[in-house]
Amino acid sequence: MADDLITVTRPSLPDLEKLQPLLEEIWKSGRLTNGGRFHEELEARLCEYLGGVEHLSLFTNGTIALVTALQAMRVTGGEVITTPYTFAATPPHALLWNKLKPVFVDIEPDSFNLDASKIEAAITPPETTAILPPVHCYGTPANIDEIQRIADLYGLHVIYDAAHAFAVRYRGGRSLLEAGDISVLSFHATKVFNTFEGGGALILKDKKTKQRVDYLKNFGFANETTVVAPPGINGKMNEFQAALGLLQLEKIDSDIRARQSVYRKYREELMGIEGLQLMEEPVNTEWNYSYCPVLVNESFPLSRDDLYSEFRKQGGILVRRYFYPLVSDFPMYFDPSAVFENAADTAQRILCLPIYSDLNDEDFGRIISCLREAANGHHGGASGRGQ
Ligand code: T4K
Repeated sequence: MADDLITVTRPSLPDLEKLQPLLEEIWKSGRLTNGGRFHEELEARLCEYLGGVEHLSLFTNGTIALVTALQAMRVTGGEVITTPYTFAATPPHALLWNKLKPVFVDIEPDSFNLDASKIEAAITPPETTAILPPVHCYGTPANIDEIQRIADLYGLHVIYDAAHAFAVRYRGGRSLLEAGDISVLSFHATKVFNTFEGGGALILKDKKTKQRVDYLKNFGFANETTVVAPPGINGKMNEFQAALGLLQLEKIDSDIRARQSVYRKYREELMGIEGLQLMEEPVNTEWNYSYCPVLVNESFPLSRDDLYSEFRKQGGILVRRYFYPLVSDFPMYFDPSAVFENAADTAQRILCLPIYSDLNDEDFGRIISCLREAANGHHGGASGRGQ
């Protein structure tokens, strides 16, 4: 990758010297995986750090964790309510791997989360078995009270895709990960808290479910000779990832503070630019500033796609359109009769600007200059709206 490119995110990594002694320990012990000392320590430390979390099981990545969460809850057939506005790995692919049918429901225009007021109309008992995963999109809490009320009324499981919501607290410091039956975390390189590729975790309600999940992620082995059903998978996190995770945990708070400062600088700059709408920080929430989503409105001289191209062409700035296209538009899920107005509108207007803990002033300045040039009509290739 060219040095002068600015990407939508950059992983935060610990000092290499700090990793060296942990690697030496792994080499010396010969314990590389299957619940070694770093794995056990990271599970314990994450429970402490996340607050209010008692049972956590580490995974090799968020996607396998999600597939396993469905199996752990025995969601094994029928239809599952989910959002069209997310990364493809989440609802639909995990559902398909479990032979479940996704039923998409539109999102709220401001939070970009599943619109709880539209869930009941999509429930068709007895086919509907779960609501999954109401993504806490960009780390903003979903409408968890209403979702839980509906789930209780219809006897449905709720599994939260909390891939964007590491360390998010709400309502006076409570962990968002308490919501639902299970929450799923991703520690991918592009996430606020990363353990390389990949890493992830399930947050579970009780010891019994944790035990079942620990079996399932180890091929279903309960002991040397017994395998529990469903058959399970290899979803284990290895010792290298776990050791790295311990070091990442030491600096996660300062990483989030640095992201917060970048986000607030964007807010100041964008206030002066007509037609760009930065996502509001959610109220009563300690947010993680994992993404910097901006809506490109009609009053901006360029369309979202022209602005996206302009960033690439003029500035070498690789902004991203998370989440475009909608998952419900992928060929395997497409239903021409289904319309998701808010999700479709958001997918056409969303642009995620670069945000990461060591985004420096110079690069930030380049991003803002590119935006200002576009706003003032000084753009290279694009012709502007309606021309
Ligand atoms: N649920 C949700 C809601 C998710 O967003 C995701 C993943 C999942 C579940 C699944 O969790 P995992 O199974 O991944 O644990 C990225 C990530 O690959 C994906 O994990 C993530 N969501 C999604 C939103 O974004 P891409 O296709 O955008 O990745 P890529 O490689 O284009 O990376 C984006 C930019 O990040 C690059 O331009 C440069 C930078 N980058 C990336 C990598 C991989 C780095 O600087 N270093 C790196 O190592 O999907």
